[in-house]
Amino acid sequence: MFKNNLILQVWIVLFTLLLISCGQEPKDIDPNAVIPTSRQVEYQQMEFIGFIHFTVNTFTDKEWGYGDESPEIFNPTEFDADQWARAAKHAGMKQLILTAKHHDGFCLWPSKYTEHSVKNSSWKKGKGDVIREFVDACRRHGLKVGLYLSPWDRNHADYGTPAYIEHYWNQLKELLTEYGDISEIWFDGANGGTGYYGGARDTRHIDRATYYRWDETWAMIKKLQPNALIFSDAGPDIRWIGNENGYAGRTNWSAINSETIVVGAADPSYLNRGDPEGKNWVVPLCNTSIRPGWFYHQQEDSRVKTNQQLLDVYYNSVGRNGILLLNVPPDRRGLFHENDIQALLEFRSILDETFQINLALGKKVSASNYRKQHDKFFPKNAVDDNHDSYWATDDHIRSATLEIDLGESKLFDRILIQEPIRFGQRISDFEIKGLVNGEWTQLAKGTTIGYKRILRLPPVHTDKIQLIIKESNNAPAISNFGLYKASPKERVIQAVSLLGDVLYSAEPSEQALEKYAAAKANYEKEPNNPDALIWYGRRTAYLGSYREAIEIYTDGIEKFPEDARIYRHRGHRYISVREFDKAIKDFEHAVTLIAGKEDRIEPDGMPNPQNIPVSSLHTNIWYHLGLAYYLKNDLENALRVYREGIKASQNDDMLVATTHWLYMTLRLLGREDEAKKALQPIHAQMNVIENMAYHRLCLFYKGLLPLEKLTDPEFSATVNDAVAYGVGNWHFYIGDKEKAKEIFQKLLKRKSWASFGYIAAESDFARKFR
Ligand code: FUL
Repeated sequence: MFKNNLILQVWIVLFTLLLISCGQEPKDIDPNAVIPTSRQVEYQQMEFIGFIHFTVNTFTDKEWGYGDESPEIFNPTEFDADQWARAAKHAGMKQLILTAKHHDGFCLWPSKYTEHSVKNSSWKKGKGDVIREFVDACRRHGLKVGLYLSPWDRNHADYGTPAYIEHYWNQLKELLTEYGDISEIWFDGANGGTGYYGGARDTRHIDRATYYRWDETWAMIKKLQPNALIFSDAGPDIRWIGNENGYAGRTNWSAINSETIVVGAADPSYLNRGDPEGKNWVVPLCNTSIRPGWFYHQQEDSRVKTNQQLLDVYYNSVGRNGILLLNVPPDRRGLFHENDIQALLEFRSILDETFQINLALGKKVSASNYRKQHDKFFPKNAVDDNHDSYWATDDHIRSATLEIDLGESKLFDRILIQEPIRFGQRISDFEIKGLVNGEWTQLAKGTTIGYKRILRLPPVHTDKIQLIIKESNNAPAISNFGLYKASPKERVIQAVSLLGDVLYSAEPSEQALEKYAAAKANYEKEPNNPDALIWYGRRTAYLGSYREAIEIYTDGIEKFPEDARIYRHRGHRYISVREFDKAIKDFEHAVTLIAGKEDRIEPDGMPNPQNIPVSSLHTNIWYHLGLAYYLKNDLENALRVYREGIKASQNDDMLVATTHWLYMTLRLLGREDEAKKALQPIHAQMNVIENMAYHRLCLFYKGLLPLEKLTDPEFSATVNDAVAYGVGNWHFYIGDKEKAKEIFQKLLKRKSWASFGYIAAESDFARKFR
């Protein structure tokens, strides 16, 4: 029987090989109804491009010029467009877009149609042309050229009337006919309002839907520069991602229905995720600036995005099917500032290091199906690092699995997946599994892929990995699948502090990693058990991965929308990452969910030595909600909530903890009598097993313990922070502000930035002492 089978199999293989060798190469997979143009594909492949904001604002220190600036003030002292192009090239950018004219109306080229331009500036005695030097420099360095021409012109007398449109077209024509190939024209959405308007100094509003006659404008561009792509918030070729942080949606379809959208008035959240039913392919572009402003301001020299922040933007743009358009504004010399160049080059070198070795390259691959069993569609095409070749399934297939055998155990923490988008965007749900300790374990999951999706995950060891495509709108196809180990120079940003510092989590301990792995495996076994989800979230947070924990809880809320505990835990992590409003929303919602319900004890993530959990769901909700209000300095609400917390407290541990915050709130509100009254239930002989530090603080407030007795070498970092904050704050409300400042400053030098004492000191410091 077995032998016959073998013979039969050999025959089938031989027969197939014969067919393949005689047959012609099969045609490609059928494209979707909505596909990109070849120019759009090329555009997307650039991945990273640069933006240059430069005009009179650079010299007036403004972001939006009024339009009455004297052209004379434009006078860069060491102007060098070549320096921009060189830096861009070294940073890996493939194109630069320059603000030929921003809202102030000042033209960087000597336009025939206005006096408000470089021709009347002091720069090069009015003989210079920034656009000319810019396009020449770009071409010298192999960079494509894009131009930004603000539709809104706060200088022009005719703005708001039909005559201005003729003027605008004339300027556009100059740019499109006198400077060689232009790859992209950028139309800003900010339109209308106050301005100089030739001396009228009034307010002009336009009808976004009709005023600019966009259809005619687009047609003119395509006629003069058939290869140019047009950007506006709503396309037609390239669309805005809906925010200025450069973050694409986790789900990001390249298509939208652009025809129904008014340029300059698109819904940002729609643009952020695209539309699976979209009829127009409009490439998502993620723009952001390397500094807080779009134009150069000297006081921002110390606020240039760090290499880590740039990496984060990259993962959230290019890693989510977008193009990254990063603005680097030249300074008054007309040069990119040294700090900006340094951050750019560091970013590039770290990125190159991370993506240098694809651990999946050329490895053994198999798939649940491949199209017509032909080598043109072999699974191995997914691991050849070649975007042209691809693995695809038979036409009728909508879900499929690709399995890669790495041959030996490898460590990685980045997964890169690409679809051959020239056939459309197909996949809408996928999962990655790895064989960990003999079990297939979920490592990551996602929705859309598109041109490129990069997933960051905690480092994992495995020798076998699966890409499971669960849903696709056509036969799925993958052009690239890569596994990488991030450069040790990469760290995940968890938050930006209220003082503007970037906060990263420390390396987790082995023990924390083990517990995390166990919690995760358990959740995978029991995906419908909310307790398993909560523990998975909690263990993730104990690694310092607060962002990831928030995502886990967000998934959990979708599954278990009535479970107050998940809101409570997510709220806690929103506090950790300084998103207090979101925390308040979660806790307030949790309050409505527990109304009229019985309280329950909450298990401890980091148990006390007696291993007796002291907090309950209700008290924790009140406690953390009060804290979120307190951190926002909304003391009235904090007070209301802490009073509820006291009512709900069922043991001395919760009582001392809540009393401490209640007392501070009342003192900050200047209600000393009530503060004193709040301390009435506090005495030395209480049954406190965990919150000893809060107990001591309360005794101190009551005058029953001296200041020196508050600290204890046994206290953990978190507890020490709480004590330091309590003491600093006490100095503050008794009137010794200098001492308070000193204590807060010292506390803020510690590394424990997620402790509540630390966050409270940070919030006070930002408000009171900065
Ligand atoms: C916005 C403009 O108002 C800003 O000044 C900047 O040019 C940015 C890229 O687009 O809408």
